Order: sequence, then structure tokens, then C-alpha cells
Amino acid sequence: MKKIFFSIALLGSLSFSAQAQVSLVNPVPHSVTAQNGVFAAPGEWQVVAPKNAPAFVLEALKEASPAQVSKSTFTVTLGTASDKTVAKVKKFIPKKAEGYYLSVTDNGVVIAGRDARGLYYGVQTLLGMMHEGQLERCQISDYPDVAFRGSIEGFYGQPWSHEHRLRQLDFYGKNKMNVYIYGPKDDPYHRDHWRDAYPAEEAAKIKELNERAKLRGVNFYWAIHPGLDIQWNDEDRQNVVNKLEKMYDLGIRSFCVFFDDIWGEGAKGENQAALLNYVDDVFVKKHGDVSPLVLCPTEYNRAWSSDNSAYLKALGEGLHPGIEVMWTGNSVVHCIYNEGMQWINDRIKRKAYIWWNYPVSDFVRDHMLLGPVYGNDTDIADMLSGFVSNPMQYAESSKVGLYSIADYTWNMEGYKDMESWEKAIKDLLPSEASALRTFATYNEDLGKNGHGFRRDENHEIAKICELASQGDPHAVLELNANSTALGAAADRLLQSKKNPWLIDELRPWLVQAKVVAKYGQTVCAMKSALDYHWSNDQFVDLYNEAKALKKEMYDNENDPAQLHPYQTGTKLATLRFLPALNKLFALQVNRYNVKNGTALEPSSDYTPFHIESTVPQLAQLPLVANGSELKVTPSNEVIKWAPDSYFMITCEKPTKVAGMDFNFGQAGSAADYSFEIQLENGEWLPVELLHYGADDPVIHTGNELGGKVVKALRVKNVSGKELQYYFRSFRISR
Ligand code: 14T
Repeated sequence: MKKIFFSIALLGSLSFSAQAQVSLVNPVPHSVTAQNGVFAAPGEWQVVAPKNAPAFVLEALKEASPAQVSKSTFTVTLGTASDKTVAKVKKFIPKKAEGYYLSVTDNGVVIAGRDARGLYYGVQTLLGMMHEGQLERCQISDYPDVAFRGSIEGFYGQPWSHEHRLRQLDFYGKNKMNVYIYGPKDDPYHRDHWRDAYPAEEAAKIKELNERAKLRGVNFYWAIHPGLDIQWNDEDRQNVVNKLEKMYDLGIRSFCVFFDDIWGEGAKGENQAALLNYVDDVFVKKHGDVSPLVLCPTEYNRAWSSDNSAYLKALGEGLHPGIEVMWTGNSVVHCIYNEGMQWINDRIKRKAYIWWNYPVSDFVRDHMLLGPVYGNDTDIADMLSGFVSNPMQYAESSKVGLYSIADYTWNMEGYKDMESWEKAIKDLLPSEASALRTFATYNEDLGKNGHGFRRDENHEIAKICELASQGDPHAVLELNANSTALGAAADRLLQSKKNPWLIDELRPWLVQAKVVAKYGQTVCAMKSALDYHWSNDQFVDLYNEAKALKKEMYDNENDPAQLHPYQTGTKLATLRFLPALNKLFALQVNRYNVKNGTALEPSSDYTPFHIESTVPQLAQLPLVANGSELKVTPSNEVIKWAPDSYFMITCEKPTKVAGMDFNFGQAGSAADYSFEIQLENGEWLPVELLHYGADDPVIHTGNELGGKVVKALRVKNVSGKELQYYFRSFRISR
């Protein structure tokens, strides 16, 4: 019996290693024939390529490790469909743009691309296979499912640095993504000052990015966002063309025009379509070497549109056929479904170009998103023209998601979310893959958010969390072991020197993970203290320690030194792990109280302020207490205040307030609201709201508030009608 078991195990591992080399490749190729095993990759090889072989393909090979020599028994033969070098295998090349055929034998490798990009991707497959120093005898026939694949740097917040962008482009080339759209909301020359040319230094950087993109087979799209103040006249449409011409002069050949997150004049469908058509005529067609234009519409998702939307109709009927239209799905942040694709394609009369709002975290800045990519339908390849991901402002960490998005968009039906995720983690930090994997499983969900987009988290210990929260002894042991493993993973990552780009981004969450891990161990120890009759003092020590750790988590979140300019906190393990520990904590404290007739507080939470609001868009906003300041995270969207709706901050302990101000984006808005504070005796006291000046949107409370001790503060719509205002800031000083 034992013997049989062993031989099966051996067989299993043999067949695994035979598969291993091709299985290193990302994205997963469409068709692989491999049954003749692996051999050591040669130390040198001879490249046989046609004279006119594309330079970026040769460059990619040159950067790889086997030395290129002029004569070798091992050859790498390259060519595209029309080249003699690959005439023999021409019939095997997939008849799809960017496709390639690759064959590996003991004598050498043949790579035949449908076109230059296809050839480049064949080379990437070869290099990916060789990662562990071996080659697998195989024939691969491969091509992308989606024509345009990549990323859109389109988030609010700190734009990526130049160095990060260069690294991204390298990564896209390796993973067969061919699009990078440059549209950071906080680049002034993209949006607020779209008419103005970049200063020389900035222009030089964009030029360098475009050069790097070309080298990696990536179309660098430069996006203009003119909608905030565009006038629909000749002058402004010429301003758009002039700016694009300037970018053309820098070498850019792909362009987007964005009209997202605007209102009023700029949001008119007919005018947008007319502008795009004009640009198409006098710019794109005139040059002849510019990619089809890509438009991000104002109604860019179904929740913001309607079945009979005149806006989408204007685009569908008005826009030149070749112009692409972006779409985020059934809502702003949503997985992409077949039914939703049909809905939008019917309306815009073309295949939508998906702008997927994942792993972007600009609306949940306290969370780091490192989980697997799942949830998109896999039968929609033919229904979309492009699929790009809006990532996090953390470029390097976003590679976990981007790796799998590359995989999904290349080969949808072959896509396996968990396998892709495992590979992504290994690819990002091979030397500490297991630590990164452990840490990542605690950083998956987004937490409560206004878009209602959630991810599973700590899936592998879901059962343990559930049982441990009920006090199951075995599960508590496991939870303790998991806490230890999380702390150890965080330590190893903090000490890892291999990818400082990544570790620098993760640092606040790694520091926090150590506190979370210690909290886990402490809470589990509280159960041991009761089970094994440790002294009461020992239990109370653990109890106090658990509370102190919660306070430490809170302080970490609000440490000004750790707060990035736009970041409001550092949370992890919020879906299952921490809630399970909090329940276990309460369970043990109650046990202790019953046994000793004491009244220890069974909650370990430390959140002294809370938001309560009848305005749903405001109820979920994070609150940050930072030194003497208490701030509500601003919202990007227009807030709808129903008549009599209110926004309230409650304080756990009566708190002395020094003053406050807030900004709803409009001068005179104070007249629509009342403001009241609740005193310690429960009484509500009205406080007058003032503007600093007739044109100033900022609302403050003058001197009336200073020094009052309050239990709550409340702003209420007393205008008698629905109000629509921004929520630019809300600040209380203590
Ligand atoms: F244009 C779009 F397709 C889009 O998604 N725009 C923004 C995007 O830049 C941002 O990163 C993303 C996630 O927050 O969502 C869009 O931004 C919003 C979303 C809102 F619901 C801006 C205002 C909103 F009210």
C-alpha cells in the first residue's frame, strides 16, 4: 500500500516538473503541446533573425541572460509571418493580431510572430519559461483575447513617480500588456490646466516614458481631461488640438479624451461627440500614424445612465465608428458581466472599452489591495475592445492585481484566479514569496465603502475565524498560530531588501500587521489564562495589553509621520480576522466577569469618534483623528442632502472643541444648514454658521464654539428642499 502511494507521488511530481517551465509563463498561453520533458537552458545561443527584425524584439533578447554568440549549436530563430527565416512554420502562426508560434527542441527555438508584437510576445514567453534555468520541449500557439490590455493611471491622489512608471512599463512588456493610459487626476496639465503645455522638464519625462513604452511593445496613451471648463467654441476645440499636437511632437501616438466626473456644459453628449470627431478629422486622420481615439464618457457606468439615455445615444450615433468608448460596468466599481456588456454595446453601437476600477483604492485609502482577481465573466472576450485596470496609487503593490488582469485579458477561458494570484506573488517577490502570500491574505477586502465593492479575505482561515470567535479550543490554537505567522511574515518583509519599491509602499501596513498579530496572540492567551487558571492579575494584564494594542493600531493609523498626503489610515484583516478576535475577546472577558463578579468592559475597540448620518453617501466616510484635528475624508462626488437630513459626529467621551470649519464647495451654502452641538447634559445648542466672505465657500462657527465640551455635533439641511453640494472638507479642532 505504502509503495503504491510513493510511486504515485513520484509520478505526480515528475509530471509537475515536466509542466513546470511553461507554467511559469504569464499570461497562460492558449495552446501548449509539451510531453518530452525539460533540459538545462543553454549558456549561450545564436540568434537568427531577418535583417529588418524589429529593434525592440532584438533588444528584449539582448537583455536576457544567455549570451548571444555568432556561432552556436543552439539557435533562436525569429521572424514574422512574411519572413523567410520562419517560412517552415508559417502555417502554425495563429491568424490573430499579436499572436505567435513558438517551438522548443534540443537544437533550438523558433519564434514566429503574426506581427512585430506577436514576435515580441513569443520572446517574452521564451524568457518566462527559462526563469528557473530550464527549457521545456514544446510547441506553443498563442494570441491575446482582448486587443487592448493594460492599465489606466486614472486615480485621484498622489500620481505615480517617473521611476515607478518606467518599472510599470517593463512589467507590462513582460506580461504582454500593450496599453498604458496616462491620466492621473492630479496632474495639472492633464486636467485643471489642460490648455497649457508641459514645462520642459515634465515634457522630457513624458517623452522618456513613451520611448520606454515603445521598447516594451506598449502604446503610451496620453489623456486630456478638458471637461471641467471647456467652452464649446472654435477657440477651445483648437486648444485641444494644439495640446495634442504638442504631445505628438514629443513622440506620443495614442490619445484619450476624458469627460469623467464633470457636470454642466462639459457633459453634453453631442458636443463631446462633435469634438472627438473634429479631433479625429484634423489630427488623427491628418497624421495617419495615430491610434484610434479613446473617449471616457461622462455617463461611464450603467448606474449613472438610463435605458433611454440621450447622452449615450448621442455618442452611439454621433461618434465616428473607429472611436473607442470607455465603460466601468454596471456601476463605478463593479465586476464586468456579459449582460452588462450587451447593454452598453447596444447603446454605443460598438464594443465598449473597459475601464475596470480595481485595484484602485482612492475611495478606501486605508486599505491595501493584494488579493486575487476574480468575478469578471470569462465569456466576454468578443464583446469588448479593450480592458484596462485603474490601479492603486501604490504602483508596485498594484502589480499583484495587474499580473492577473494581464492573464485574464489574454486568455479568459484559461484564467484560473488562484493559480494566477500565486504566480503573481512569486513573480513580485520570489525571495519572500511565502511571507508576501501570508501578508496578502490579510489585505484583500476594501472594507465598507460607498461603491459597495467588496472582496473576500482570509478565505483559507474562514472556518477557523468562525469557530474561534465562538471559543472553539482547537480553532483558537490555530488562530494563535496564524497570528504568529502574520507577525513573522511582516518581520520578514520589513527586513527584505529585494524589492524596496514594494516594501516602502507596504511599510505602514506591515507595521500595523505586527500590532494586529500581537493582538491576536494576546487575545488567544486570554483564553489560555482562563482555561489553565492563571492568576487574575495575569488575565487582567493580558486584557490591558489587548486594549493597549488596539490603541496602538489606532495611533498607527493616525500617526502624521505615516500618513501619505492623501492617505487616511492603515487597516488590514478587517473582514474576518479582527472581528473574530474581537468576539473572542468579549467571550473571554465575559467568562472572567462571571467567574469573578467583575465588570471589565468586553469591547477592545478604540474609536472615540463616530459618524452618524441620514445621507447615505456620508454615512460611510472614514473619520481620521490626527493630533488635535478630527477630519472627515472628503468625497469626490456630489452629495444629495434630502430635506431635514443630517450629518453628525458623536464622541465617545465628552470632548472639548476649539473650533471647526467645513467646505461644501459653494459660497452662501451656510444659509441652507443648521448647526447644533450636544452638551454633556444632553441638551442641543444651536450655533451660528458663518462664511468668511460673500465669495468664500468655507463655513465656520466663529468664536461661539471655542472651549465648549460636546458629546456630538450635527449639521442639518434646513432649506426645506433637496440640496446638492460637494463635501470638500470637514474639520474639527480639539
Ligand atoms: F472615468 C472613470 F471611468 C472613473 O472611474 N473615474 C473615476 C476614477 O478616476 C476613480 O479612480 C474611480 C474610483 O474612485 O472612480 C471614478 O471616480 C469617481 C467615482 C465616483 F463615484 C469620482 C466621483 C464619484 F462620485
